[in-house]
Amino acid sequence: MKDFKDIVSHFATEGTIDTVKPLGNGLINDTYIVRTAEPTAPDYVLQRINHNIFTDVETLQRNIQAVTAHIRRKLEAAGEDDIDRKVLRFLPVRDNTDRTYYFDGDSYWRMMVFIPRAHTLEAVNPESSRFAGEAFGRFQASLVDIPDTLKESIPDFHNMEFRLKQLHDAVAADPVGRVKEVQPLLDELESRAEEMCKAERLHREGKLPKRICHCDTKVNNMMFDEDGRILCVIDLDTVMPSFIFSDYGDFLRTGANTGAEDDKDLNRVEFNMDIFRAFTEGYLSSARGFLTPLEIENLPYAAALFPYMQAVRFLTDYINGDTYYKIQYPDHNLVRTRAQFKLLQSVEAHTPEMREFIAAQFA
Ligand code: GN1
Ligand code: MG
Repeated sequence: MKDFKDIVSHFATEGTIDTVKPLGNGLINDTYIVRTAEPTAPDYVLQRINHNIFTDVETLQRNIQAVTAHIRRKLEAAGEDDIDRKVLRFLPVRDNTDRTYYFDGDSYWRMMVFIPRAHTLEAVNPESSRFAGEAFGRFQASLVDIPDTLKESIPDFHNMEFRLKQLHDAVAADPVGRVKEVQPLLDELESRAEEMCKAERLHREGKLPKRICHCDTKVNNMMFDEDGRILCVIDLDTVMPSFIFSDYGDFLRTGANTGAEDDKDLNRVEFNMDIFRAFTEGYLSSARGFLTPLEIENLPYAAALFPYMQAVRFLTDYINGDTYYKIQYPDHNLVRTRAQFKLLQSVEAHTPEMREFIAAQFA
């Protein structure tokens, strides 16, 4: 067991630390809730940053600081109340720098204020999806004029060409002999590769911009208040320049899936059009002011791109012998791949309907 009290003592907390317990179910970092003894002191979230994945913690935390500071300034300018529940606040370390992470010689740690009276959801309904769409659209909109230049905390994170290259490299190396078993899946993915790399091509042609995006808009990365309204988006590790497709597509990948991300029963996995419609309306309500016609036209492509990309990433990890994602059982990454592929097929079947719906929003 880590000496949590020692780690926490390096951060500018208030109050006395009472308990430290695991929190949430992220696949990457380790997260804990730190409760303080005094009712007047806030509780905190402590995280061990996965340093194998986020190799440049300095850039990571600088991005997060820039984004949260910019959003905070906007909330203040708008005269909002309760701002500590509407944007994350990271604690500086007690060394008179403005650093928000601590290295204990082994791991990197950070702390933020725990948002009270708030909860996350693992599944959404149309109403919460509309709020989510509006919240992620607002998140992107409020960062359109951020003065800081953000670097990619994980280079090429949502670059489909790069993700396919990683898959090809894994197949060529076949380090644990799993390629033969997954050949039919590989063929399915390969047949869609060119279409799915469309965003990178449009970007090279100068037609598609990168904007500051969240890049991990899973349903469970939003905090809801007691009334089911969204307070803020969390899990800002992957905030970086990307195509707006990242946030639109990754929400639908998780929110509009009628099954689980790793469902073993593929009959449960379908693309839910009610969620799609509600989320899209919410998203367009706050994002239509800055989106280009090409971005809007390609929203159905984004809905397909993310189950596809996630299938490619899970399958790559399976072939590599499960070195990236935390797994709960031996073929977990293969089960995840099949579920994402099934979701992709359902998205494909609904594409004409999605196009019509989006066109109608602008008629
Ligand atoms: C990871 O940290 P978490 O569990 O929210 C991953 C995302 C994947 C997701 C799949 C840094 O997100 O990109 O979409 O798992 N984050 C990173 O569930 O790779
Ligand atoms: Mg998360």
